[in-house]
Formats: sequence, structure tokens, C-alpha cells
Amino acid sequence: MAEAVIFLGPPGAGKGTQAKRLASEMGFKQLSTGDILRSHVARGTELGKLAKPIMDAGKLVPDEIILGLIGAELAAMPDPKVIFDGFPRTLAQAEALDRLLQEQHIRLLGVLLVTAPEDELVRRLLGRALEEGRSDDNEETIRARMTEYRQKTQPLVDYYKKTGSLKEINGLGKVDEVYQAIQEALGVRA
Ligand code: B4P
Repeated sequence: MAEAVIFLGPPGAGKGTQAKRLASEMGFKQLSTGDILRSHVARGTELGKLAKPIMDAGKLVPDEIILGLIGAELAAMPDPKVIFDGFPRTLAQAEALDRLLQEQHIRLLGVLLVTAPEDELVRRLLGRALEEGRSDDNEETIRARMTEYRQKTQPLVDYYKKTGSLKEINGLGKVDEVYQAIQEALGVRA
């Protein structure tokens, strides 16, 4: 049966880290809109050229672009088992995803809201900047990403609370501890 999990949370909360592990252990495909966009930037595609300045400014890439990417990915999967990492990030994206899930008969197993205090998030992202050199992991862009999160993504917390699918995860512990909380929330603990 087609199934999906959504990871929601501010930049640096651990969405990507946890989504990767969960996807590999559950045999799901991790769909990270951030990774897809960075791959376009690295390959110098038209989409990448459009997205790069937006990402470097810490802003969100327009909904129609993101929805095109997600639609194409789902269309290529006959029986999707997917972990959405960093998608949806706006109300319009969430509503479009609801329609896609319904049309393709994909069951939503849960929306995992991973959070941590802002000073910890900034510390992690600046740490990653030293290791990976991502061009949006500098203090100014990180602050802009936090503002975008508060203004455009945080409203999704109430949206998913109302549907009963939201599961709140404390992202402050060690990676293994956070992962254990996620398994418990989804009821998939071995
Ligand atoms: P993303 O790639 O999604 O980046 P992110 O929100 O910063 O989170 P990420 O998943 O990478 O980091 P994580 O918390 O795992 O987005 C980048 C940009 O792409 C956006 O700003 C936007 O421009 C664009 N974009 C993406 N999706 C979009 C959408 N749907 N709509 C519009 N625009 C979109 O980890 C951060 C660091 O913390 C890592 O170094 C990790 O090792 C560390 N860490 C994780 N867990 C930890 C723990 N428990 N303890 C200590 N460190 C930990």
C-alpha cells in the first residue's frame, strides 16, 4: 500500500538527518526538496539558476516550481512509499499535497514536527557550514531562513494539528535519541 511520512520543522532541526535514516530503515524513498534543488544548482539547469539566488537569500522557492518537482517524482513511482523531507513548507504546498495523496491513494502515516531552540539550530547550521560549505549556511542567510520558517511554514503546525496527524518530536537530543522518539511516534519500533 502506498504510504507517506512528512518531516516538518525549522532549518537545522534534523529533518534531513532523521528522514535519511528512517527512509533507509523503512525501505521508503526520501524526497528532499532541498536536495533536489541543490542538485539542479550543481548541474546548472535553468531551474537551478532560478533557485540559487532565492536559496542563497534564505527565501522559499516559488510553490509552482516545488509542486512541479514533487508531481514529477510521484508520477515516476507506481506504488509510492515516500518520506517528504522539507516539503510542504507553505499552506499552498500542504493543500496541493493533500490533493495528491488523495488522488494517488497514499496513506499519510504521520507528520513529524521536529523542533529545537533557535540558538541550537544556528549552532548546528554554522557547524555544518564548516564541514560541508553549503552556501546558505551563513549567519545572515540562516536568520532569513528562520524568519521564512516562522512566517510561511509554522502555520502548517496548526493545519496538521487539526487533521490529527501531527506528532511533536523533541529534536534537541542526540541523533539516536531523536530517532528513537520518531520510531515510537510512528509505532515502527522494532
Ligand atoms: P533544506 O535542504 O530542506 O534545509 P534545512 O531546512 O536547512 O534542513 P536540513 O534538513 O538540511 O538540515 P537538518 O535539519 O537535517 O532547504 C534548503 C533551502 O531549499 C530552503 O531554505 C529553501 O530555499 C529551499 N527549499 C527546500 N524545500 C523547499 C520547499 N518545499 N519550498 C520552498 N523552498 C524550499 O540538519 C542540520 C545540521 O544539524 C546538520 O549538520 C546535522 O548534522 C545537524 N544535526 C541534525 N540532528 C542533530 C542532532 N540531534 N544533534 C546535533 N546535530 C544535529
